Amino acid sequence: MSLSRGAFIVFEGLDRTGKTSQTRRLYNRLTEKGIKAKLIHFPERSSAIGQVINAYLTNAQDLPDEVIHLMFSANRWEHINGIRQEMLAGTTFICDRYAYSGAAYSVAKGLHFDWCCSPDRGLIKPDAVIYLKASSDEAIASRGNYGGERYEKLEFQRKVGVVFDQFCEKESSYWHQFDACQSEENLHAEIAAIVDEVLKETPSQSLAKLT
Ligand code: FDM
Repeated sequence: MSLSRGAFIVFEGLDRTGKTSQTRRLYNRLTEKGIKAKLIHFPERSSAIGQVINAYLTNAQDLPDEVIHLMFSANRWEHINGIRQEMLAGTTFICDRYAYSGAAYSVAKGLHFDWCCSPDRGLIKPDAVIYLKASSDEAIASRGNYGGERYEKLEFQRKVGVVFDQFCEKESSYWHQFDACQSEENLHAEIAAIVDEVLKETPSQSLAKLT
């Protein structure tokens, strides 16, 4: 008898919209229910590629926009086979940022949308994208530690947000938008309700690829 596969749940949104707290809450909820789950976060900064990305984000190193874009994608590719294997063996992955961040941040810098999407084609397609959208970006910018890394500037974040909104509209069959400015508790409850529905469907669906 074949094991039913785990799901791939991606969280996307601008910096400081609460993705990290919400991914943790969801992880705790699933594991408490006895669902085998793992949390991952891109960029995954511990690999050799991840360390270059970290140096870039903390302004210790400069790289051409195209080069850092390809490194973010390579960072996903270096982990994807391991993720696929574990998913097929039944683990659900909760992923903090994915290929949509890859495209959104680079398009906001002026790179071409199709060019940006192309290196990620063939990666696992998420079963659901949980999009945390701030109704007030000033409220988000006032959250602690904002501005520490390269991209944490309000003007730039607004451009990134436009690209996320476009994805959300175009990929509406599996993107779910939530108001990031509500209480952590409410937000978690809303996300949990959607994820419960998604988890009912995924075991019977085969894994798809990003196109
Ligand atoms: N980021 C993240 C990108 O520009 N491209 C990508 O492919 C990914 C995954 O890296 F500003 C940006 C988004 C963010 C920064 O992300 C670091 P975290 O979530 O703060 O670590």
